[in-house]
Amino acid sequence: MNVQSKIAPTTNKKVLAFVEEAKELFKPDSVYWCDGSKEEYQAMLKALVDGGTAIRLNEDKRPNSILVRSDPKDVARVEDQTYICSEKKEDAGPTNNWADPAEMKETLRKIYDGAMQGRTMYVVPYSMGPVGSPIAGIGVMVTDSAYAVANMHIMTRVGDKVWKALGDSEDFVRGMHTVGAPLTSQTQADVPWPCNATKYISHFPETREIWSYGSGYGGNALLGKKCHALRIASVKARDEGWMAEHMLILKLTNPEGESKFIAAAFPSACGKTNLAMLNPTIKGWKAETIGDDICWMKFGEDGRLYAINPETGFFGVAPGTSDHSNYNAMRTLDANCIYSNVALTDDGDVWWEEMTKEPPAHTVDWLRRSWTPDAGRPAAHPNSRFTAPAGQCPVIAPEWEDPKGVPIDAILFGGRRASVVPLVTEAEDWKQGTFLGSIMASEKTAAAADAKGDIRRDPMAMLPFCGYHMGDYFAHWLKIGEKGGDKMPKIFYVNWFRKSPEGKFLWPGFAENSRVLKWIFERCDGTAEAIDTPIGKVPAEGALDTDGLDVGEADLKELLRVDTEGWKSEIPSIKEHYETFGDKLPGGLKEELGELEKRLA
Ligand code: TSX
Ligand code: MN
Repeated sequence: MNVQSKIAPTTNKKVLAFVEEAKELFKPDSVYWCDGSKEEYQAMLKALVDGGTAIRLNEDKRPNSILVRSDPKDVARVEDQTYICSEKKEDAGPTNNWADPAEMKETLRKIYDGAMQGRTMYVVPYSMGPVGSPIAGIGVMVTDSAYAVANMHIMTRVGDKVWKALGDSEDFVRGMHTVGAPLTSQTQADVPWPCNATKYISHFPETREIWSYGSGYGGNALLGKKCHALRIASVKARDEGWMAEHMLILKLTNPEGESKFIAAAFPSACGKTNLAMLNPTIKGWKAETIGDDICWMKFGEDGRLYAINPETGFFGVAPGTSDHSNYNAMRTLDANCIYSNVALTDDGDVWWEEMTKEPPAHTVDWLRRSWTPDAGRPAAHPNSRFTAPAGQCPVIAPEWEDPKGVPIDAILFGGRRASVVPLVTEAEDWKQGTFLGSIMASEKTAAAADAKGDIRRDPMAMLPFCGYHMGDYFAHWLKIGEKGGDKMPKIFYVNWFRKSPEGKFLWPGFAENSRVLKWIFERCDGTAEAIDTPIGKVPAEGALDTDGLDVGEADLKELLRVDTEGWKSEIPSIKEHYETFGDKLPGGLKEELGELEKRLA
């Protein structure tokens, strides 16, 4: 990299001390303070291309876009090596790896020592959320990865404006990231994707620090996303009385021009990004995107919850994304994107499984090998990604960068369930909604899912992303609900994946989910009919708009049926799940479980 060290663009003493500490530890050849400019982004792309990490895609097909192939051993988040280093082990809880903060720092200081020799240390000031928004938060990240810097440019707001917003404040998250591959001699050639077999993704929630080592990929390296905006932010949110959630945000507008804002949490492989960008099939209704992954909510002066998308890009799973599953994502990907571990076509474009009805006759796969459709292996890695600027989404909502956020009307929880869970259920109140979120579950693998597939519970889709004890997290949800009272969003549980006994999906899903969103919208207004069931309210007969929908009466009935026996037989699994959290499980949730049991009996 041929960029010059620059003079520090901030006088913030904490920042200067942090960068100095990082410099002494990592011993980089040079330090570069990122300014967030377009020129800087282009310089990062050039460095990646010149260094053999990336190739430029065909300028006519994918303008200003690159393809990066990672080391095959560095392709996903490493949950085994992800740590919450709180002073007390109890504060990390039973579902996080815990390490003593002092011991973890000692371990990491040893491998951090000299880890950036021969490399540039980039200092990246970024804001999660509109710069200066009362809901936003600032981070300062040091990294030796130009790939990480380029991705941070797309995913967050990087630049000198962040130093201005930060001023002398100490309220910023400190992130240290190295790929752990120093170039120790002048003659040592770099590899296309430097990384280390040893990996640590360590969080110090009490001091708002992230120390990441050994990986250059995704959530391991783009510290603004899961590390900051979820793990650290969830702790900050608990301390300060707000919410940092793993949710998409969408705006739904009815034919009369009235809008509502919906946040939704799903575990992986449920099509969260697809829902965030859906094109409704029902006449006159419009859906627009605010965000596809993370949602920060704070109380406004009117007592309602206001949400921002802290990100500025989509870091989405490529395979499965197509004009059918997500037309708006495909258009977002037309230009100015970073592709990671997808296949390269012979005409210099990208391809991944299911992108087109017919696969290309030949590609170079993500492992740089020649690939044909009969290869018997995928051309793109299953966790291959696009990094795309959110502003390019054709249905991005005009409010998506509003610093005051958008008022949330409804929160959706969902999972992939072949049986038991109806298409949509409305919780009676916030407390029951929190209960439904706390037991949400998905079948273990999409491919192996059958009518009674093994399920994995992933409360609020936060299990891998909560920076503290999940029992305390549930308590925080209940506390926020008490604070917000009747101004809180309504909570719904949805399931697009219910199957017939023959294993056929009963619901067409995708754009047709707009019919469910319409019912939810009208429930918020109090205009749609619902009937009470032991698990909550479901649409009354005729309340779900099925105009022009090709689903039979019997299938519709089955989709909305509350399977009392199925729910009863699930109670032991819920109890077992709840035992995980020991005496940190709030009494309020035990009450909900008890009441559900009574209603089912
Ligand atoms: O993303 C999905 N959504 C949400 C869309 C807004 N997927 C893709 C899988 C998750 C990554 C879905 N798959 C959805 C869905 O609502 N539903 C299904 C299941 C399904 C798959 C294929 C069909 C129908 C349902 N095919 C036909 O009906 C022809
Ligand atoms: Mn996510």
